[in-house]
Amino acid sequence: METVHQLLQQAQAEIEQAHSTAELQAVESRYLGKKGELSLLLRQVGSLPPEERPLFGQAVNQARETLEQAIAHKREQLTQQELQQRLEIERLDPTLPGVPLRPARLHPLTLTARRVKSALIGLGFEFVEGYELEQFEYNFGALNYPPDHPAMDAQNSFHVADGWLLRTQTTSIQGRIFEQVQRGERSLPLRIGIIGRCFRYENVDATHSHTFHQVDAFMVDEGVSMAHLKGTLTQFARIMFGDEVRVRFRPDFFPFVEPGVDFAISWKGGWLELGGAGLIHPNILEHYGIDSERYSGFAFGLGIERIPMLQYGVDDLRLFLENDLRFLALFPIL
Ligand code: FA5
Repeated sequence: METVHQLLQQAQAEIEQAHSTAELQAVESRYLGKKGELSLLLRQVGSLPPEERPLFGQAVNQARETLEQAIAHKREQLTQQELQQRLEIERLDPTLPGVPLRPARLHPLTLTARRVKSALIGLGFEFVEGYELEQFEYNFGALNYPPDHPAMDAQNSFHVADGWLLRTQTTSIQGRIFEQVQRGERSLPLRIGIIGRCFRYENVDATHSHTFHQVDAFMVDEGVSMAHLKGTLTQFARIMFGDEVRVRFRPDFFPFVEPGVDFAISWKGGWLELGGAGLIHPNILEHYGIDSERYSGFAFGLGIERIPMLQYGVDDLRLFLENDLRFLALFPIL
């Protein structure tokens, strides 16, 4: 009996001194666990004289209950205490500086496309939307490409379905616009601009990608000549590259213009080719019922990627399409 009493006192003292729920847990298993002190005591019952056994058993059970209550009480206290401590440690401090937000910026191609567009709008062109998934007919047929003509091979295409491809040039808008004229939905004169993605089945290298951007502009009116084309392109180039810039034409072939030229701008002592241009082929005008004796037009088209490559000295076009933030972050936020 004496041992039960001693054990009880010792256990109560340890419960009282436990500083954490973990320590309390340890005390609990030491005394109340399967192999704990009380269980060991209970096993001694057999060695006692029979008359003492019931009393001893009672005393041990009594002690167990007392300890269970004391532990439950202490656990409640310690849990509260620990919760308070955690709340204290994890307290939100609204006066700490926040995590800086990275300012959003526009992609350099978007910035360039916007500048190109606003320059041409300033020169009187109306911008329209075209289709990235285009009919073969508009991409080539309507543009005076004879069937199976090798000129089409110069723009190897992603054919998506019979008669459908990913447009290889924004010039593909011309047929659609001329149809609108034919249907009486538009009238001459016209000054149309279009900007957007083009796709070619192409070996990708530093200056060619399967996906790139073009801008096309064309004008149809009475008496439009190469002089208007050169004047417009020169003005456009000045807005984009500065007042000193000059424009050079060299003969080139595109089925939809006659005469056809490629045009270059003066750049750092040399000439840099930007795109193609020319007077809209009379066959196209006539095809859509526009009298080519009375009306004529010019058209030009160029790649957008080329412009920021020149302006920022980037020598690999692919960088613009990879979306690597380390590259994009080099451009000004506008
Ligand atoms: C054309 O696409 C003609 N539609 C341009 C045109 C319009 C001529 C109106 C006459 C009248 P070309 O295939 O040369 O032409 O492409 C024009 C420009 O697009 C090129 O100078 C180049 O800057 C850009 N370009 C063409 N292919 C790629 C490519 N794979 N990757 C990047 N840019 C390209």
